[in-house]
Amino acid sequence: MKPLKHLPAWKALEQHFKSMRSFDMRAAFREDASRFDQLSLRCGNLLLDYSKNRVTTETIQHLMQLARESELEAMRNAMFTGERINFTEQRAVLHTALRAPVRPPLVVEGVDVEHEISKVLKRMQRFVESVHNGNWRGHTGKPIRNVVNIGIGGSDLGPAMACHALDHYAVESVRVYFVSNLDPAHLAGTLAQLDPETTLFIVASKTFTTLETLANANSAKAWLLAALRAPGAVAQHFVALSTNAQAVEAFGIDPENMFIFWDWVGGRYSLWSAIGLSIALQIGWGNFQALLAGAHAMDTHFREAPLEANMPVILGMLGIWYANFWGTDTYGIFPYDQRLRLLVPFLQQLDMESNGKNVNRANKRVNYNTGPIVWGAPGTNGQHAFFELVHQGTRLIPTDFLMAAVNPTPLADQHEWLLANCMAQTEALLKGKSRAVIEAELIAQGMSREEARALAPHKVFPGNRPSNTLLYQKLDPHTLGMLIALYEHKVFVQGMIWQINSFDQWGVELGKQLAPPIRAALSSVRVIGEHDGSTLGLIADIRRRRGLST
Ligand code: G6Q
Repeated sequence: MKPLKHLPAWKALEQHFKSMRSFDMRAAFREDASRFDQLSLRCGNLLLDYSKNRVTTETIQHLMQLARESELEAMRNAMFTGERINFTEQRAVLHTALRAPVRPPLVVEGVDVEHEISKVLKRMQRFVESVHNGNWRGHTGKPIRNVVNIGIGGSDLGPAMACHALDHYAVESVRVYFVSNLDPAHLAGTLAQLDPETTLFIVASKTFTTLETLANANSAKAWLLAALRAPGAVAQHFVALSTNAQAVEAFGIDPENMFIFWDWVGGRYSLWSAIGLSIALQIGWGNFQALLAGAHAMDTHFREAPLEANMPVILGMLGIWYANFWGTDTYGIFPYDQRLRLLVPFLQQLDMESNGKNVNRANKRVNYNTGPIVWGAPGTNGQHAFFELVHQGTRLIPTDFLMAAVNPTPLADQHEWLLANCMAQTEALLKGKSRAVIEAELIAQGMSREEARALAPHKVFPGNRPSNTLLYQKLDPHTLGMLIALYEHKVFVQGMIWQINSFDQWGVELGKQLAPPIRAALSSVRVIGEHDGSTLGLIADIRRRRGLST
């Protein structure tokens, strides 16, 4: 593998960047009436407008050449065909197989993938339908009305995001809640609203060893048993989603009530697996199928469309252009769609846990920036908060704006304003507002020339700031599936260019190892273990507050 910076396309991009430093998008739009047509593309009902970027068609050609020289196409095929591209854990990466309606025969690590997936999907369907039609009952014979998904990270963020996004597809009979935080307030606040007789807990944990999830599951079990006073009640009120049958059984959940998935499904890519059970319970089996089908449509596009017309490739390579040539550190995501309010936390995990790496496939430290800091919030709220920095701050921030052409609520007028605001922001970022125009406006409003000259610089919008716009018809399960898969593949593209492993997450381990001795030090007779001065100071302060020796 040739180091990234030695690739001819990288060098060509460095040269090209020099000529692009003073590129002005406003002039480019003026000079080329076809810019939008050339720099936008469609996939199903999704439109990606990437014309408001500091790129020309030549930039795109260079970026695609970089993708080719990075062997992106071969890596993509390796993922889809089950090669062990997660090379630090020796695992295949096959979340795409979970959403394929027809799966080619594939045996991975001795498992007949097609057969196993179909088997679990059928069990999930039967279970979801039996909860919805009232056949599955709680211990006292009442039907299930509330479902609590207990999980964290990948076993929480994806399902929670999808359930919020598709709230308008929710079945009437069941309400789904999510509990993730170790902070007891999260579980206690949720349980306070629920009736144990009609509540089902889903314990979602790939490893079934995660501290937060097991703590919450144990507390939920205690709450249920205290109310129903029958140890056997666990069978009707707890199901598990996991790869670890032994630990599930040890916890007291009947393996009959366990839905499995496999090592080759990464946590942050797991909403398509049994981890999606809460989604199916919320929106019904047919809609869950539509979500999978949407993701599969994007998979097909990603596999088959030429690089130049490939949405995840274009989005990914634009991110490379900004992060590695323009030196941007962050990346803002602004869904003008309140239902997508959990998309940003979901994408933060997807992107930052996947590409927040500094060692490449040759086991060497990389000498370029990898994954960006992902942040954002739904519009229009963000406009009244942090958009100031996006418009007038000193940093260049690439952004994605998302909006639905149609909104399912009857409040059409409000939706019209929402769309107008979304486009007004990207237009303002592009066009900016010059000092001369502002001065003239102030003088016309009655200000003296001197006053106008003093105030105008503060009101200048530099403009020429980039944005992508993703426009979709409406937020339905199929479209949401497409959107999530689009970002998954975008993150994949970038990971391959940066030559890193997007599918492990060793970075989350160290804190887990350090927590037990710190916990012990908080209440033991004397402080044990080696800690730094700051941690010792904090432990001592907590101990003092508890009247313990320090
Ligand atoms: C995701 C990560 C991480 C994981 C959680 C929960 O890719 O691996 O967020 O999902 O730590 O893990 P369990 O599902 O094993 O409880």
